[in-house]
Amino acid sequence: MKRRTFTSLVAGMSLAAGMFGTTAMAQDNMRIALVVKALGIGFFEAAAEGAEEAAGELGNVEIIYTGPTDTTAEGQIEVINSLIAQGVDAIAISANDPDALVPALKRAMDRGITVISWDSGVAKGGRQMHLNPSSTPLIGNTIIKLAADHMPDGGEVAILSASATATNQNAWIEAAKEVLPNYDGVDLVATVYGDDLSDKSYREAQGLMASYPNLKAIIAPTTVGILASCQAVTDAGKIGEINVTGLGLPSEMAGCVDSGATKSFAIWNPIDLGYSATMLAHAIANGAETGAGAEIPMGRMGSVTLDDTGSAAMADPFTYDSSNIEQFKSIF
Ligand code: RAM
Repeated sequence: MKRRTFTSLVAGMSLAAGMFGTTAMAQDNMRIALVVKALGIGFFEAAAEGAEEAAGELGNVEIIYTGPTDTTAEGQIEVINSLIAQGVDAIAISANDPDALVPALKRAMDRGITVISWDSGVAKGGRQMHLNPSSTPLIGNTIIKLAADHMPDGGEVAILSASATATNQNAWIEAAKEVLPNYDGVDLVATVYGDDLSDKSYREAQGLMASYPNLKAIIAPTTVGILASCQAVTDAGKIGEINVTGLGLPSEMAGCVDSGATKSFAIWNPIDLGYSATMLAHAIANGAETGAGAEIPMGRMGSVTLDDTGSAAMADPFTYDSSNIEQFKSIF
């Protein structure tokens, strides 16, 4: 509304129209902010590529790729407040905390901004919908199975996660713990947090190796954590002894698969995820319903139907190993 008023105000004034024409046109774009857990993470940069692809298809959509410098809720609240001040049309956020962002996001919605979460969710009251990358129980089972498949005699495994408040990793870890009894002899000895920072994740992986000399696998359900763990295991000379697995990007993990530090890992397509989130934010900002059972289109990815928590899932994870890593490492 604000934008239209501005446009019509300048429309009748030829001088002003000449001076502000470009601004008025730019303001007619729909501005969608893709807010990530933190800047500098390859997974989110790939998602941004998908967001730009969606914007290109839709036309008149501007993507504002933004996030804090570290994976904290406080940092994201500052980002959200600044986006409210800028009057963006939509915020699509991967949350560092399910609850802490709710008041700021409610303020955004009160001002007419469309809010969705994707990747890592916000509690129901703080967003209009949430897009999971895949089914949470499926991801939970996948990360344990990836480790168990290479442990015929069972043994100790540890989880190296992202931040302790990350909605997505916490849900996957909970789902993994539920199916753990199905994997005979696989013993989860610790869960530690590297905050999606390479150096902290590396030190946490070193700590695990020091505390658990019989460790057989590190399971990192984070692209930052799995790469840092692979480096720590490699530097400790423990390739062949400890298998590093979890969720990673083929482009970042190719060396780890080549060296044998990682036998296999999984992920969904992050480009598709950013594309889908953008399509959904755009559809909702244009009036698409978001109640339980609502079906919302997302371009070349088809559509999703919301469940009674206002959530939906995109696609299944895919497993990468030495047989296919070459094919995918240049894509994401
Ligand atoms: C990291 C982030 C992201 C997660 C992936 C698997 O990039 O924690 O939220 O989905 O890993």
